Amino acid sequence: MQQFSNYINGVFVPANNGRVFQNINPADSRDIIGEFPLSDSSDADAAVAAASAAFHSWRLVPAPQRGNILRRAGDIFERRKDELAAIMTREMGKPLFETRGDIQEAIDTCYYAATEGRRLFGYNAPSEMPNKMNLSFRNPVGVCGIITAWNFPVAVPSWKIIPALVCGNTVVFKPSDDAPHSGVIFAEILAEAGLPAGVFNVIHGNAEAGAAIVAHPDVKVIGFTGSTATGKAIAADCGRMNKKCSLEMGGKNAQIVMEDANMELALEGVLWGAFGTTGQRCTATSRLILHEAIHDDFLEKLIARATALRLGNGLQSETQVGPVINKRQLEKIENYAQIARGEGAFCALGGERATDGDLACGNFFKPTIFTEVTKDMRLFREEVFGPMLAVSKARDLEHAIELANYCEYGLSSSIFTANVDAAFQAIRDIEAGITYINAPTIGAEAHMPFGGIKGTGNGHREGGWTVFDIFTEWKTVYVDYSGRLQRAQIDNQ
Ligand code: UN1
Repeated sequence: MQQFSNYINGVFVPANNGRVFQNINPADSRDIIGEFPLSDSSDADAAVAAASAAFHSWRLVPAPQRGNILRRAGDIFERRKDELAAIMTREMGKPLFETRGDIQEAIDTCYYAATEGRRLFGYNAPSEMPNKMNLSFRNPVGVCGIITAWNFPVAVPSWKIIPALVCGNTVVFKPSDDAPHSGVIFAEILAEAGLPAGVFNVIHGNAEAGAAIVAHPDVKVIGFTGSTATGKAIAADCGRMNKKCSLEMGGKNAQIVMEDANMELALEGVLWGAFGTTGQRCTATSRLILHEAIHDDFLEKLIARATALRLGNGLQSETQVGPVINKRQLEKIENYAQIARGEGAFCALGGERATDGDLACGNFFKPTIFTEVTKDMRLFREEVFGPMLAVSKARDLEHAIELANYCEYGLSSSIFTANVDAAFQAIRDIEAGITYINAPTIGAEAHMPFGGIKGTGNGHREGGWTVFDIFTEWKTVYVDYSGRLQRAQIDNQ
């Protein structure tokens, strides 16, 4: 069996305690990908020590030079795209065309960061005193602890790691134990791109390793993507330590379809939003809110189209929907089907595991549509993270927006309409970090702010220019060249 290692101070090493865990292909439980270190706090200590030491010199490398290394990383991701896509599909299940897209998002992020190394703009403002200059600029924070989920094993870590590095920080990364191989490749690529030893470190493992990174006093900022329960626990720990943290947690994203929408487009949108990545995106469409005038007709077409989706191993080119990540998640989704039935929702499609032929060897769940879902039901409000769509009916635009907003989360949202007034009203009134007009709830681009409001996040945005607020601290500088003491707020009154 293939053995994988942690990556600390530029060297691949086993866990100090010698423990390992196995990673299994979700499409085929007979296929064991390999054994990975089950790290503990001593491994976290070693990785943080390496990152702390490397910070002293990395922060002084000019940002454009740091950007050049990240540009080369983008080039290597491009060169290894097909090979890496196959590795990712094998370990987390989504079809190859999706894992290629995942890597493309990392490539985009590398190239964006490379150019940002020549900007990282600060602000200047006039002083209220004569012969005095006021400046502000960004400084790196220090060692960043990056903890991510498995559903975007390269893209989502890249949203944090790459901007953190271009800003002059060093990183300790703990990939999900459901997608650790991608974390190893990340280390290989950054090393080949020329990143100095210790600037980027990877430790594998479960919550124990993650908690050790969060608790370490020399880790100055935590970037986390994952479950709401874990994110809140991390925030509480960081709060006690006065540590900066950026959280990207759950979603319960709604697509609204109005009576005047382009129905074919709206159908394609919801099929991709709800069942792409087997519904395992934090931006996935998990609620569909249909205007009552088109409800029945739209549903009939949607069920026909969803029935035709081809489930299978993501390595096979005809596969449209892959497995769910693990047995635990499969049971959770199954349990939600039971809850929904118990609450009185109608199972119009799926609602059970798929076990035909080879599918029996993997974690497959049929694309599922529940209709007659009302806002008091758990299926309407709680994140399932699987191929399960809850359909509700709205009387008009205001009712549709009210339903969309009736949930704890606020990540992504979408409305299909031909009415420009309705579109702008939705942009204004939907409570979410992202709103799509005539496009599904998934499909964020790397150079735009990404994140959610309400229960989804804690006020930060990854992506684009906003991510630099997570991974830098502002330094304000006053330069007084008057040659005399000028007392602000006193001598100029
Ligand atoms: C996630 O679901 O964790 O917008 C990230 C999208 C992707 C990123 C999703 N570009 O769906």
